[in-house]
Amino acid sequence: MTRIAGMAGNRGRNLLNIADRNPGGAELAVVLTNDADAPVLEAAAERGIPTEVVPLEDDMSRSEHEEAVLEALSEYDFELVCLDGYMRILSETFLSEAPTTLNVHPALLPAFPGMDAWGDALEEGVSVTGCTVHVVTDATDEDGSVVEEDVDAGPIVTQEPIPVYEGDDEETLKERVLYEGEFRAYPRAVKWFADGAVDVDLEAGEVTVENDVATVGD
Ligand code: 3YE
Repeated sequence: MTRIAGMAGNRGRNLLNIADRNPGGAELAVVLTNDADAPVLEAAAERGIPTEVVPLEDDMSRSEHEEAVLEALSEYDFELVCLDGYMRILSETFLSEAPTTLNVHPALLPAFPGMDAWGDALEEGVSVTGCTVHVVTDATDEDGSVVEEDVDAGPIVTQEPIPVYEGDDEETLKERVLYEGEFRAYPRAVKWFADGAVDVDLEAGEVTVENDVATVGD
């Protein structure tokens, strides 16, 4: 059985959806946030999922914070990390110690990386956007500064297209991308990992999914 460490920023709706659906039998071992007020904490606790809060203290470096996150997670067994609205760029400090770490981004990468994927899609006037589940790869340089073009740039596991309708605003688009896109794509990616159907080759920057599994829908 695949156990997941979920890292969320706010409501963690993707993590809760995964917890409720157990794709491929996968289970949430723990939900971690940096924010003691994040609503996901109560929702996870209601489901009997342990929670951890690792605040970002003022004087903490990126590495120090990541060490604290690793320390909090060290009490749990997990084979996969799933980010869901986790608003931190991760460095090698975390990524070299953690198992494969996934993130879901609300656009069809490489289109519209960054913080406002919905607004960017609306501004560009595209008729289709979507979401992408990708492997999180290092996006910092040696002195810990963020390398913007390396964020949201890891190898792609799966994507889901979502139409943009006339009259959409960021809110309506965000909800459609979440409920119709992310709610399908993220559990699907987790199921493929749980099934042992995914091979991640970070050196080659590639994710390979067994064909017969990859073609099965939700
Ligand atoms: N880390 C790496 N690669 C990725 N994290 C996420 C995706 C992803 C990743 O592809 N290595 C906004 C976060 C961006 C930001 O700039 N955060 C600042 C701090 C802001 C704060 O704490 O107030 C920072 O320095 O981390 C997940 C999505 C990250 C979104």
